[in-house]
Amino acid sequence: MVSFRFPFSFSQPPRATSFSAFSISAVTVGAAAAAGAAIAASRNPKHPFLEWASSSHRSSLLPWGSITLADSTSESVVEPKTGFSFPASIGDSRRLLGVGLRKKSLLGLKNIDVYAFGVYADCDDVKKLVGEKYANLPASEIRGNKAFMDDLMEADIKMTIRLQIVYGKLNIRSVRNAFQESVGNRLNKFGGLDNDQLLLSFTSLFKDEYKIPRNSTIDLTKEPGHVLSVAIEGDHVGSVKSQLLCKSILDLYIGEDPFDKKAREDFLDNVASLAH
Ligand code: DAO
Ligand code: DAO
Repeated sequence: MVSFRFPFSFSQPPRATSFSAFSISAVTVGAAAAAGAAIAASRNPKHPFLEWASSSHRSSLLPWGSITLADSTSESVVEPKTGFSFPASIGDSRRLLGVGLRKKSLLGLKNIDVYAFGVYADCDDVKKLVGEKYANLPASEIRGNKAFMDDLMEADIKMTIRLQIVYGKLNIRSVRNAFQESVGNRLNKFGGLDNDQLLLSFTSLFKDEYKIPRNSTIDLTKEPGHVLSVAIEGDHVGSVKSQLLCKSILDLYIGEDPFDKKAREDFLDNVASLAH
């Protein structure tokens, strides 16, 4: 059975379930997921996770607690510096593998917390990649293996970076500028210098009239076929098909010089345990 380790805090659903965040008994993943889903579904048949995610609930600090696929239907993970909480899974099989914080320095004077983020990857896609290319590599060597990490960012693996806005004064112009700097830098690193059109095809999705106040959720999802799609508060705002753009965005979070080193470390631990 797969066990993810999260060195950060969990928030518990408001009503206790039979699952404990510390240790979950060894049951088969399918049965446990079904049991979790059944409990959730009985509370809100339409959106089992949303109900828990949106209700005010008690958070508990569980350093190095472990979460398993079994309880991933009902758990969320709290980014410790901001208190923002992320569901342990989204969609059918995308699991949360790390959470972190994107900061930005303003004129070198002060650092602002811009958004908290969660990195999700499709377990089945990751396992398929491992089976096809890394089956002989022991878990200890897969963690942080350069070729494996490059493959993770380049292969056709469904991933989502969920952003939750912390900074309450973001406007679209500053998002576009920051994006041109951070993503532009990665496009140049991986793709050479002539990326203006690609950058523009993405930034032109950000319309001036969009509002992204504190607490807004933005999902950057890599769909099959290297399509990067953006949703604000669950509403799709546009997509761009580009393997280079997908890789450049992922590199900001799980590449060698990430926004939050801790988030990357957690991602590496969890992806390695997922792989084996
Ligand atoms: O108010 O001038 C200002 C500072 C804004 C900093 C913006 C950083 C934006 C980072 C990208 C956010 C993506 C949602
Ligand atoms: O933090 O520098 C960064 C990269 C941010 C990437 C996300 C930008 C997508 C924001 C879409 C906002 C649409 C209004």
